[in-house]
Amino acid sequence: MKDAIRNFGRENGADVVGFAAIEDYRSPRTPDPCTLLPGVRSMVVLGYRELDGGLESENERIRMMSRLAMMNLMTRKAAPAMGVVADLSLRHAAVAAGLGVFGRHNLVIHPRYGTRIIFTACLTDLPLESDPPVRDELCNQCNLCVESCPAKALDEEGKTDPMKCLRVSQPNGIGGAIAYAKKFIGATPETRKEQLVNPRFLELYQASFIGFEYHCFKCETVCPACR
Ligand code: B12
Repeated sequence: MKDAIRNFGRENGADVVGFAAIEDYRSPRTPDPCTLLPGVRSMVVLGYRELDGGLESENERIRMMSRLAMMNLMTRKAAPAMGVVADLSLRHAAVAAGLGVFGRHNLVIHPRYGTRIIFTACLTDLPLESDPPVRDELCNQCNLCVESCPAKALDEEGKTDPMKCLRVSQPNGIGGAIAYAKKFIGATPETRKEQLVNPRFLELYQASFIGFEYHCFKCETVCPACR
């Protein structure tokens, strides 16, 4: 059964496929998976290697579109329920499914693809056993991720500061839109007119139909693990 699912995942664009019995998924801050799918017994976690050329491009639109293309490959996405905590933590799912270990940057490092991998997962009532966990310590604590983070979001070990990260990684997200709207509310009619033709407004307008736009990939790209 596992082989059939693994092959199906790979045929549909995943680079790696792992399995976790539901009792091995240990994510203290996210809900019990039974509240997501009654009778759930295991999860299939799919990993998609990111494109080096896209990630390393100097052009931020190329970096962003490269990620969006990867996300289109993924048939299911687990989205945050509210705020910055998801219904299902894909990092904890990937670790439970033997696809990697947490690094100093709080991202999951895969033994072959390093940090340049993103995940999705499928919950199922099939009684699948977990794949063997990765036992190697893949993070060498070089601290490059911490030092290179333009938002200083990784200074506290074991915790990403979401607000600091968001300002840099998703400047056109809801925070950016609210800040722009606040300026608009208090502005004079002349300034309002200027704000409507300002390139910043165009960026926010475009982002509103593209969806999640990622602008920073520093902690992924500087990580030397498994490269
Ligand atoms: C919301 C979200 C964010 C938010 C907030 C993140 C947060 N609070 O952790 C923001 C916008 C800041 C963010 C940023 C990024 N994200 Co994000 N994000 C998510 C999302 C949707 C939910 C995460 C979540 O619920 N976290 C909250 C709870 C569950 O986390 P937690 O239990 O508190 O665990 C935290 C710590 O305790 C620590 N931790 C927990 N256990 C352990 C164990 C050890 C040993 C260590 C060291 C640390 C550690 O790690 C977490 C970091 O705060 C997931 C997708 C998903 N559904 O899982 C993607 C996801 C985590 N993001 C991802 C990525 C790639 C990024 C970015 C690089 C942005 C980008 N360009 O894509 C940055 C990286 C920031 C970083 N270094 O942590 C990938 C990670 C892939 C990987 N290889 O690990 C995911 C899995 C998306 C995906 N589809 O693959 N993200």
